[in-house]
Amino acid sequence: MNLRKLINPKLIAVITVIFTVFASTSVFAQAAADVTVKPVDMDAIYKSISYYVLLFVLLCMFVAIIGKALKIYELTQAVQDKPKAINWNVVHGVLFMIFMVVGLYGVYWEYTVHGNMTLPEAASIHGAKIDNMFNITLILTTIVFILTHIVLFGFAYKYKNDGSRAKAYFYPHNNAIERIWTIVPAVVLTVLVLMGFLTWRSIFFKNEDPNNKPIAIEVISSQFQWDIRYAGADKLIGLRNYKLITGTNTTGIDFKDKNSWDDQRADEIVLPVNKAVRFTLTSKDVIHSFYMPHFRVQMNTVPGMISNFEFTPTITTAEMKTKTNNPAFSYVLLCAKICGSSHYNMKKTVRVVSEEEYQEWLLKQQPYLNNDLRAEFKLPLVAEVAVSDPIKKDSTLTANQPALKK
Ligand SMILES: [Cu+2]
Repeated sequence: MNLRKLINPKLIAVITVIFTVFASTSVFAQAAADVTVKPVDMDAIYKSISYYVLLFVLLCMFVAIIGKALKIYELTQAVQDKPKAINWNVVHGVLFMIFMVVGLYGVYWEYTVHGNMTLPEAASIHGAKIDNMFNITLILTTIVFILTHIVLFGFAYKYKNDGSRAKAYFYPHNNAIERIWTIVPAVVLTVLVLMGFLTWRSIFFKNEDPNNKPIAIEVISSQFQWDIRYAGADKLIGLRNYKLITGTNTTGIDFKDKNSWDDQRADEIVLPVNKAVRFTLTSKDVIHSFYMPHFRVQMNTVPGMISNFEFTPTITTAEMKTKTNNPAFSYVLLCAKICGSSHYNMKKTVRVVSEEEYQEWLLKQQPYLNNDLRAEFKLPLVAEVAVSDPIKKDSTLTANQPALKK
């Protein structure tokens, strides 16, 4: 066999590519081993950054070497007066198609894999409406996304210059198409915006029924905790004033206001199912954000400003445990503002229970107004009772009777 025939430019190109792949892989493997084995005096973050930078540089070099090898191959073809072996327009057209198929599969994967990691069904009346809106928007944008991308990549493939046409077709204007792609999105967006506006209004503007007042709870944020105050029997939260904040009166409740006398302190948020609850939100120091994802509730708490959020929970914690098939499930209150170094600590359990369980829990909560505060506000003192004894504690409520006679 003629050796000259055997060692042709094609073979050289193939050998170069194989050698490059082998060399790059071994260099890469060595570099990776160096990063993991050698103790480097740098943070893990820097390590991972340099690792990926190195990986990127190697990848670029790999692509550049393949490019050069192909270029040499093409030049040798030209020198030998042979026809062009690679039509790059066809290669690009095919790459566009591959990119589209892989990309659309990626979208499918994202929807199914990460889609399953999203929040469970909304546990409030308004939450269902918000989810509905999100779903409609997601369905519409997904349809538009898929269609436009099929057209985009499909055109790049179909109309690639494969040598069959000498000149591209010039198509500057079409009024009918312009009308369609202006009017259809305008109508769809108007419907979506109106839907959002009406939903927002139904959440924030409610007609108060004086005979069926929502449960009133005040939540005050501070670095890094939530102070929770239930309104007590009168369903009215007493006034607050930041000037009254002291070591004993940490949130500055104004006990000259009789509405404050029966207000109760709570460590967790417990809500009865299917009963409207109105949160009064404010902050002591910086802006925090009152965020209860399972109820689709989020509102900033701003120092010097009072905001309200009223909603009705519809699923108890026990029911949600069954629905999510997760015995450890619990609703949470989080802070959704990066408010400082211990921001991550601002988590509280929220429990949604039956009406009876709620009343039972409420009886066990202590009133804010203790004897220290009574002394501070020059109110008559009452006999102190152990917290742990519910029967005696009930008598504390009786002792608080002057507070209820407003
Ligand atoms: Cu916070």
